[in-house]
Amino acid sequence: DPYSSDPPRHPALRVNSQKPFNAEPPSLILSENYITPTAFFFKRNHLPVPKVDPAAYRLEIEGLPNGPVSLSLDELKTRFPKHTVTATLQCAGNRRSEMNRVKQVKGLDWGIAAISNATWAGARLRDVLLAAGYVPGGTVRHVQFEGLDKDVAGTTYGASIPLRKAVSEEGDVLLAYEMNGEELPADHGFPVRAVVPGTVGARNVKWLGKIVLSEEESSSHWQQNDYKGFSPCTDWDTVDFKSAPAIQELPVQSAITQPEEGSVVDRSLEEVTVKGYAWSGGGREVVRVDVSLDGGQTWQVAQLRGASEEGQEDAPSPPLGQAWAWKLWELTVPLPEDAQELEIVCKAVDNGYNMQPDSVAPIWNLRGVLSNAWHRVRVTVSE
Ligand code: MTE
Ligand code: MO
Repeated sequence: DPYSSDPPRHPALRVNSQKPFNAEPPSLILSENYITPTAFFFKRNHLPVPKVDPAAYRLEIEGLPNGPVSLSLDELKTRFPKHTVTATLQCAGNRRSEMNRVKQVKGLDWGIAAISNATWAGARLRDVLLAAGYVPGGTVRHVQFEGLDKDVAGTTYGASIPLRKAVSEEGDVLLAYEMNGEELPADHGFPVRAVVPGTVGARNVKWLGKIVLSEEESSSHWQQNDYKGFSPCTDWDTVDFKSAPAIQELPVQSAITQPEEGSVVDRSLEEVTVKGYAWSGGGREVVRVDVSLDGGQTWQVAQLRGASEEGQEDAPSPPLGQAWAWKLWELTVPLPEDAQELEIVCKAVDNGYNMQPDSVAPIWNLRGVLSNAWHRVRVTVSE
């Protein structure tokens, strides 16, 4: 069993698939912790977790003008300044289950918690590439990442990001060896993973073994024939994966973590507190979350809680275009007097005034990715 050496996991995770291991935390955990505790951070593996000996580990870098470069873990840690970034990671398939309810899609049936927030530390990819001899101005367009995890045929996980993101001073792309102040855990890519803030989870390659600078995107299945968006009219007979770009930045997103779908709200409390998360890709900052208790007819503005409100007092508000971390939000509202049921809805707005679509059907796609419609939760009010 290639999965026999997978690490132990927290029993409270909601497991989507055991082999490979895919799991999300109970969604309440997300809004209770600005930084998601590592044990509860969602886990998305396509393959068995590789066992990597840190002493023997090498990071190979290819496609450089002066030939390949190979770095040990120690060199990565000592030759480059350690840079720390708090960034939210979201799987392209987060909230896929809502698409499945409209019409069946292919993929893991994620709820709303295939998203988590962590503080990552490592070398900046930019620093490493420049030290390795990369010079701007050539024909390189993409930076490919190869994982050390392999399928039975020996194919490794791979993905790529645009060169521009990889070498940008403001891009904050990390070769991370720490997560939440500790060594990167096995499930999250020990000993080194790419952290590409603002970019879909799939490009944040774990157990990073090789970096290739190239004119081409990664040729991997996950770059070419997966993680792309399509029209609702596209089905598996007509889909042409070449016709759509690989997902990189993700669209604006938010969801309600509390109260939970189907729960009962106590009328005698006379008010209800609604909580959730909101985030947008590409470093765009969430500037507002609107909440409705009546299915979207009337709205109120929730209170946003960024890093500084969440106990990280020294965290300045992020520079424009570098809002990598989510905002938690909450709103306490009086219960409407005669309501027996509430349809609670949330929608977020980012600093580009991008907003979430109001329903799922118009954004339905066969792979169930980019599911970011207004999130709706139905609850009953007890007498
Ligand atoms: N990297 C490797 N090597 N293998 C993988 O299966 N999964 C990707 C990405 N990096 C994956 C990978 C996907 S699809 C996601 S959403 C994120 O890792 C999940 O990261 P996490 O498990 O740390 O939450
Ligand atoms: Mo993912």
